[in-house]
Amino acid sequence: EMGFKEVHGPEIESEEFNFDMLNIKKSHPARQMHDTFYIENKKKVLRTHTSPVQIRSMLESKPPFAFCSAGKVYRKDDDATHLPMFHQVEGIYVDEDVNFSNLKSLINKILFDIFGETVEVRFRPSYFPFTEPSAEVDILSESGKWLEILGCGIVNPVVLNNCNIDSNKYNGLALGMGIERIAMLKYEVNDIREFYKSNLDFLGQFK
Ligand code: 2NL
Repeated sequence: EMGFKEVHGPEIESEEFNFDMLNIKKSHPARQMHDTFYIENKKKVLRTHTSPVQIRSMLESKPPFAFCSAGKVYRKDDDATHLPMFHQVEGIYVDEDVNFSNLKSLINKILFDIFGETVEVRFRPSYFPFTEPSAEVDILSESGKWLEILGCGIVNPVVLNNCNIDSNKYNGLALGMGIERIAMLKYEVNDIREFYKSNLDFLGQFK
């Protein structure tokens, strides 16, 4: 609806596209064996986010562009709020004069569409290697608690330069969210594993 082009990419990735191009340093904890699934004698990884899909798309395009990617991602996690495989959706928009107000209005629109226009939204400063500045976004739940719903920021100029985009001329905004997490908040599900148990009593509640 807002002109983001849907893009796709492989689930088996190189460390270069999954980490290096995104300014995630060799020493970053996300790279460790207990957080990332390494395969093929450590030469490849199961992508830990859909960002490498955005990187591949940026390398093939000249700005202005807006991409959206959605798909399976993999991390060595397994408890009531984390799964070793979950789904992420990400958006990135690169143009001249893109700024944080554009990012805020885009995210407000997305969250109003999902949760209704009365939802309370809060931006909190955060850190990601691939965005600067970065923020996490919370929504106010019925019970009065702020719940984290997505991460976002202004694309780090280092990442634009890695993709052969002139960071003196262009800026970008980006956001990423876990789809199961959104569904948990929207439908008040407190164990993410319910989505994959094939329990018809649970699944039957969804239209
Ligand atoms: C989260 C946060 C985020 C991005 C994803 C991104 C992609 C490129 C460049 C810069 Cl190629 N940023 N994506 C940015 C901020 C946050 O995801 O918590 N996801 C589940």
